[in-house]
Amino acid sequence: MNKKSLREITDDEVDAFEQDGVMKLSGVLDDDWVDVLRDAIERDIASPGPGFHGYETEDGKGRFHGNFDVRLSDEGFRKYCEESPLPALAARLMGASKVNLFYDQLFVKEPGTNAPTPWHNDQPYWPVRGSQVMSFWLALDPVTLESGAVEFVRGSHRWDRWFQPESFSKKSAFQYEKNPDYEPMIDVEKSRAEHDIVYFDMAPGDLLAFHAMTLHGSGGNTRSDRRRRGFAVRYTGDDAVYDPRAGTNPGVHNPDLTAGDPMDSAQYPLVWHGA
Ligand SMILES: O=C(O)CCC(=O)C(=O)O
Repeated sequence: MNKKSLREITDDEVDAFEQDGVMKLSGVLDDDWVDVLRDAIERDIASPGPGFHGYETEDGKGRFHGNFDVRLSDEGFRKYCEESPLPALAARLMGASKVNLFYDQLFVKEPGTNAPTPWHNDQPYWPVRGSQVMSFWLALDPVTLESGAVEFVRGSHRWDRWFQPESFSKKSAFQYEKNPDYEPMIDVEKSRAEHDIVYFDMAPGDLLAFHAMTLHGSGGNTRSDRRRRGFAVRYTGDDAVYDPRAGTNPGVHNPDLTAGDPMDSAQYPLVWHGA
């Protein structure tokens, strides 16, 4: 498995990431990573770790397996988060001289799973302040709109609009605390024509790189013959500090840090720094 990207990221790609807040990156990981993660996903589904939060589907059919921090219970996931090309790629795209691993998250929509991921931006959910905050979402299957490709509102990371977090599942008992500085989520589905919405057909091993303020969501997996396995890893850069404000997800809080602290900690380890 490669530790160094199979190719250099060009300045044009860095500029596109900065402008659009999302991009597809192909040709940076070797195929072994896909095999390692597919195996790890099967282990997690068979015996989910403590972060497991299967989401309800709208019609009760199919299965949407979600899990947090799976790297803590499986060496395959851990290696990918810490020792793959991802930390250095995050540094390159964010222009960071150091990178902390924030957390990881698994999203598996089995064939025929009518469970959309509602539109949202991530950073309002996260106890992190700063502009160098991003995710990589890895496709472990061919992904198209029909199988639940993640869609993005291009450029929305530059709106500086903080939308109130809501639970992904309508049936969830958990309610996010209201933050008076946040605004209610806009109805992107009803106003699609007003937005520059993009998605990417993906092959296994392709990555989406997206900023934590970029609006995104996905449909269900309407394919009957294909899974949609996605694995997301979140990273922060130099300007990120801990900020457990109201409305953030307690599941990713860090009891060792206080507001304003740099991210460096056992829970958010430093995974890359400049030479
Ligand atoms: O995989 C999905 O449907 C959603 C992914 C997502 O929201 C994320 O990675 O932040």
